[in-house]
Amino acid sequence: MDKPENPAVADSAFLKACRREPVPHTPVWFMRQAGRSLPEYLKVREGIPMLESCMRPELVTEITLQPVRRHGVDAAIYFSDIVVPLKAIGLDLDIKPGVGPVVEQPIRSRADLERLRDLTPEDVSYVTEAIRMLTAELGSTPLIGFAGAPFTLASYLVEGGPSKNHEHTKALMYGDPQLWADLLDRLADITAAFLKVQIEAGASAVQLFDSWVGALAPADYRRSVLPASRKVFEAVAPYDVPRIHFGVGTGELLGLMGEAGADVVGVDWRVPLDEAVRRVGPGKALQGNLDPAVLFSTREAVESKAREVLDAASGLEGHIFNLGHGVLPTTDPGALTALTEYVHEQTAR
Ligand code: 1CP
Repeated sequence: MDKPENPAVADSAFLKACRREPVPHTPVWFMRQAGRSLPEYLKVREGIPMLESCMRPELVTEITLQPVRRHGVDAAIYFSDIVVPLKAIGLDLDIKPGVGPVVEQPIRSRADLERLRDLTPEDVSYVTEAIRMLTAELGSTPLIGFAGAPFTLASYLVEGGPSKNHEHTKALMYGDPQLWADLLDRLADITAAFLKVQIEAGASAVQLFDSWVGALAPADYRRSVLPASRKVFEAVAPYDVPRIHFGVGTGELLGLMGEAGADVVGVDWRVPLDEAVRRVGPGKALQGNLDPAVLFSTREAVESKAREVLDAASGLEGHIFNLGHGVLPTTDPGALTALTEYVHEQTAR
């Protein structure tokens, strides 16, 4: 599918690495790079609830640009949240400060499923508007769109909020496999529609966050999750933008997450990248994987741990430097800027 593309964006180190082409330096971006670690973010967000801030295009544009300006990272990630498309189809949910997404009436029965209607571009017109504004401002820096994967979205909907053990989610998955499959299939359609809106508006890559799927064993992933995640990736395949897939604690699932249809597999800090590439197999780039907690240590320690990541990535065809999960809220932003510079300088070719 053709869309107007800025040639400087197509030639960026980030998109080259996604395509496993030679790069001028290893590209860097950080999951959750916008947000609570930045004082300029806290300032513009003051008094505006999280979900409301996601619906204001000027604010979204400013917040998305903040980490690009400050750290000189190689990609921007659209400022939003994984539950935004669910709010947009009318579910009664909120993002509670210090808690996360909370759903008033959890989805646990066949009747509850009826509340999940399809997402249309009109439901999220503020996303289209914000991405058009953003791509105009970003110049040669690519913009990553994102969505939550069906399993991780289902976990919030079924539990009613953040969960450590996902007990209601697993109870449904094992106890009523048909309802579970139908729920994930619906979420796959909503997610695919949401990613398409972002790509049509100008996102150059997309990341599907399956943050909590590491709670599953491989056989359960293959049976109960992979078909829905594959449906999402297949739906956006015709756009030919790189598709990144990431989850936490997914060392045992890396091969299957690649099989679901990703071009780039995100890896957390528990598996070194030279081992991750064996698990993922050929033909895919890797993204990761510095432990975000390392940033609380000394500069020497950060550089030595970053060096380990780069060494483990030295044999890869495509590597995008990132953390193994999101930036922790109390991270010193200066440590992120210094880390970006370090990776650029160490990998300059
Ligand atoms: O990098 C950026 O630009 C930040 C944008 C962003 C992203 C990529 C936000 C803003 N949320 C997300 C994705 C997201 N949201 C994920 C996937 C990434 C990950 O694993 O970290 C998940 C699981 C959520 C759900 C969520 N939303 C949580 C986690 C709750 C839990 O289960 O532990 C929380 C705390 C939120 C709220 C939220 N989303 C984003 C921000 C800045 C906040 C904090 C709330 C606020 O500032 O009021």
